Amino acid sequence: MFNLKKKNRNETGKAKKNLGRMLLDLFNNHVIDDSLFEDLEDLLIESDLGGSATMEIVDELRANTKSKKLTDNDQLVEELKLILSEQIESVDLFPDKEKFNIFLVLGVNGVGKTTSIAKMARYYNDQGYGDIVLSAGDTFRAAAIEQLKIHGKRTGFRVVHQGHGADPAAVIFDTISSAKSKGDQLVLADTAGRMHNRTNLVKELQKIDSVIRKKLEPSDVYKKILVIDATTGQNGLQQAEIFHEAVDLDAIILTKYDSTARGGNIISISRKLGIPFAFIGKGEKMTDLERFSAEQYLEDLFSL
Ligand SMILES: Nc1nc2c(ncn2[C@@H]2O[C@H](COP(=O)(O)OP(=O)(O)OP(=O)(O)O)[C@@H](O)[C@H]2O)c(=O)[nH]1
Ligand SMILES: [Mg+2]
Repeated sequence: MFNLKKKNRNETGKAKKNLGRMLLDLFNNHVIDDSLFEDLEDLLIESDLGGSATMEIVDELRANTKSKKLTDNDQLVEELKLILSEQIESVDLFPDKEKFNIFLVLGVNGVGKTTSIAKMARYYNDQGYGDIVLSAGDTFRAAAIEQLKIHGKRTGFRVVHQGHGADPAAVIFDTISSAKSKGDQLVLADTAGRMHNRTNLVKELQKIDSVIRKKLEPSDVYKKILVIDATTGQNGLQQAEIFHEAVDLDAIILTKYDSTARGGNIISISRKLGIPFAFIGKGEKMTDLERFSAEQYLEDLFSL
């Protein structure tokens, strides 16, 4: 089974849970000297930031402490936040009103893909995008189509679907045809997060991707968006690597930020893969989706 999510939950949850707290403790209990920077290095490496990112961050903090003549630990924390925020990529992900848009939503099972699609439909509608269609591309799980139909009803958007077990690429192909013929602006396409194994999942996604690309005109907008569950820590990075390699991602939605004590995996995903974060999910309600802001994320991280 392809289920990276559960595998490392505990080991990564620990580092993740405490990163902000540990950083604050470190700064609170240290005078500003070489050993502070050495301990900071150890802490960031332990938090899976990776050696080169850590060196870069700590070197910059060391240099800025000197050049800006920072003498207070609170100033150092603010400076560190600033340096970290530069490491995190974000993007404003909006459909192009002049064009036909399709956003394909990907991710392992249970991360919040279907919920995020419904939230996005509502969000875009609130922002003045009216003609939105949902595509039930998760045909693997029997209840998935029903779940999207319920969301469609709730949000007031049309859902294009076929039966359980249908070819997902064909469902999305039909959705594009139907959306274009009706003059719709945006297709939000759901996908299955679980297959019999990882190779099958990757193959399936590549097939969907290739069918979509063949179907689109060069002027159409096509974005591939990965959903990551914030409670899964470093596993999110592994998931991003696998999906990015399979289909070349454009953006990430981080979900369940409300049910975790926050973590540092965003920084390593941004650093290693350079995929920008677009949205952050902060609850199960349809309104619990916000545009991702690195500054807000770091404020939350340090305010445990
Ligand atoms: N607390 C919280 N729960 C969320 C959030 N986003 C999604 N969920 C919940 O996570 C669970 C799984 O969400 P789904 O949208 O069904 O996830 P999925 O990725 O489509 O799952 P599969 O279709 O099984 O692969 C549901 O109970 C959602 O309500 C969030 O931002 N915060
Ligand atoms: Mg789903």
